Amino acid sequence: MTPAQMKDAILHHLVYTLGKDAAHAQTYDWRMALSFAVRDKIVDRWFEATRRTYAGQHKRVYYLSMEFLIGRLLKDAIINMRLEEAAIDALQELKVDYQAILEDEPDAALGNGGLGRLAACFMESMSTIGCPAMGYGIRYENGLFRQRFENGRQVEEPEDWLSQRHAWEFERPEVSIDIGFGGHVQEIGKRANWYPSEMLIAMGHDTPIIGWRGRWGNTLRLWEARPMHGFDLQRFNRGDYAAAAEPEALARTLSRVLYPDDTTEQGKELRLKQEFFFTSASLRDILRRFESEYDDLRLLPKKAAIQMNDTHPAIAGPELVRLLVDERGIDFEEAVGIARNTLSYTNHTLLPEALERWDEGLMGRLLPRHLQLIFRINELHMKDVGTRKVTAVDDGHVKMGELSFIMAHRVNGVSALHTELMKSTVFKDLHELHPNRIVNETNGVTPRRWLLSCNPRLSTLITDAIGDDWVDDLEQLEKLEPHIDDAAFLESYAAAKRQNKNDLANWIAEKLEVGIDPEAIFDVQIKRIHEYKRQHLNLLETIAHWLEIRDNPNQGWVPRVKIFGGKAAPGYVFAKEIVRLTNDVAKVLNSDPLTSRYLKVVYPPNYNVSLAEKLIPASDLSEQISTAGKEASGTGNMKFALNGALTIGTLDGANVEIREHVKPENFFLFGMTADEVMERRKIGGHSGQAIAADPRLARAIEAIRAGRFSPDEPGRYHGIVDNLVHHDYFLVCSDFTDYWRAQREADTAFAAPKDWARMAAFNTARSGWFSSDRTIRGYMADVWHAEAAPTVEDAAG
Ligand code: CRA
Repeated sequence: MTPAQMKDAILHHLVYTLGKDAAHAQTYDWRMALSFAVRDKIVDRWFEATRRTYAGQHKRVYYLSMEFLIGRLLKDAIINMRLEEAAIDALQELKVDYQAILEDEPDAALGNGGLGRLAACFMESMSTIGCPAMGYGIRYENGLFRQRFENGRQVEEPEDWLSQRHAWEFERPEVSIDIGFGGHVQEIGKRANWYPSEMLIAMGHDTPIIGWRGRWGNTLRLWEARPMHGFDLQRFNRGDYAAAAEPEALARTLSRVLYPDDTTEQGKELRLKQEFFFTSASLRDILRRFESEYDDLRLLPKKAAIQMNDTHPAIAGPELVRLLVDERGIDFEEAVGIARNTLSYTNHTLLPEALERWDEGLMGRLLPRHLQLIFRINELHMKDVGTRKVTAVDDGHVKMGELSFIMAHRVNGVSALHTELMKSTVFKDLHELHPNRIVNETNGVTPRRWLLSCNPRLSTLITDAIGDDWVDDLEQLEKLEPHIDDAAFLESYAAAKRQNKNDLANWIAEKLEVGIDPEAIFDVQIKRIHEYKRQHLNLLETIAHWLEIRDNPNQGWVPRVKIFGGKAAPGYVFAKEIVRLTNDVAKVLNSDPLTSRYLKVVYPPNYNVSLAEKLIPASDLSEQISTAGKEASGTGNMKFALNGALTIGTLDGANVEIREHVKPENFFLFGMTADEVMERRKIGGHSGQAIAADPRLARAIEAIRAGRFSPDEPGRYHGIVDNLVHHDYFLVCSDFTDYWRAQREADTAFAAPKDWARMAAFNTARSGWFSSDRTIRGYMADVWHAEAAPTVEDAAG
């Protein structure tokens, strides 16, 4: 596409789709016009991919996920379609600011954190590889809440990404599926009829996901809940307007909000309803498509692979069995076999509080037929394995992890360590009964968004050195290794980082009115706020460092900017105190004339995908400091390493594999191992001992306790202090001393800029394995048994 053609396309959509005259068009109008122009190009590719999937009778992958944290889509689409030059030139002629247009797009924040973002990276990778696939989820009207700070406290506001028209989706009223809840069951022989007492409709909205070079496109289908019957005209005519709108309001609640927590089980009826709503709609859509092509349901596992992303869609097991037995007359045991061979399950966490369990009473009320089938599935499994030792129903609860395991032919963890821990802890018994079922698929990230698009300076430098094959074969980055010994290359590498840091410093100055020194180490911790992720360990080290600088302000300290980003779940009190403490610490440190040249703390509100795209390319140090054994994988850790930030981290999740790849000498390791953590916990008074042994730690805790960061309310953080001193389940105190040591090593290393640049460049060169393309190929081979389809030729751009 030439710039002139692009310009015509934009103007055409401006006038005929948006009904705007160029003279009066606002940023929004231009953004929509550009989006539609790009979308037109995508649609041709997308249709072609769909045609090929049908024609070649390829196996399809269905990715069922409660979350898809896709963020902004315009730039992704432009880059993957290779339309960037055309777009920039066309807009320049139209005198419209390209960057401003990109920034105008709201983030589609349909996820909490890693799990949702992983699903988004997977969608992009499946399209790049040409794996015929479809993502299924919920079209939340309000995504993850928007975070604001008020006197340092987190305030949540509704996110309204849909308040403007969403350029990327196609409404599919013809794909409307009725979903039932409640009611009663009537058994007739081996089958049953379920008569739900409540019905609503799931309506599909399709977003095309285009792969790199536009060679393949898959669909993300998100379900919106709608009422079965519109509004009640009789009530309306009687003047009872609220009652007339009631059915609609009730139905809409189902796809209204995303639960803002990914680490605690939500024992809420609405949550279970959401889970069933999107799972059932997706399965019925899958079966409908399958039956339009094949007439033997025993072929289902050959033609469809259904992935359950965590246990949120775990009801897929019983629902698929129900659809096969009750609606298609297949024998129960055969149905279980078909379902199991089609389904697989990814576990994303071992945190006991996050493993979903549903009360039998609630399940029986909402999904009476499913509860019957769960009992039968459980009995059948116990009969098959010849033991009653493991069970999916226990103590009046349905355990969704066990149910998923039993109903899946493959179960996977998301990093090597996590997978081993699954085998030895939560799924120990099931693993012994089914030793081949658990496999590992270490997470990955898409290099298109997380390097090519977010870090153009580094991308250009890499392409100049080794060509652009790295974009879809990230392990090509190893070819950078010989260049690392070249002084000119290293200088350019450091210069690119430095310019990214300048940009970030300018942005922070403008948005937060805090001046930061681009020469300082940019030390970044961005992720959900959680005790196990230990933002408070980082804060304690910050405070201890500050106190030490104050003791001796003239001793050439290595300047540092500590950047935090992340949201606390609204009901998670401890996490919210951490948020407030971070802001209070920032306030005191940033205004301390003795130390602020050396140490600043910045906490931009509302951390999201777009902010990550700004922060990661400008980072020097990546904080991955969770208690070993708690972070299943992490994916932020991979994005940082790829963009040349050195990790300071524990042997947790994928940190272990990152360290192996980038080599131990280019990684700041500290802390206890997962085994040592379990041993340490057995020692009574472990935190007291650690505090007594480290005067720096004692002093930092005392500063918080004495109210140095909350002089107007000295007791504000006594909860945090009490937790650290007397409980400290996550072993912050026990790991502090070693963390401090690693931080000072980082200072020393940073003071030698050439060596630092070498280490950083080595991280980039060795991060190729962490591409989600590699992860997806792993799933295709080990879990889905699916092959890539022949892709379309490159989009010419
Ligand atoms: N919270 C894990 O904690 C992992 C992602 C994606 C998480 C992360 O370590 O990188 O999943 N777990 O695999 C989760 O959501 C329900 O469990 C996460 O994002």
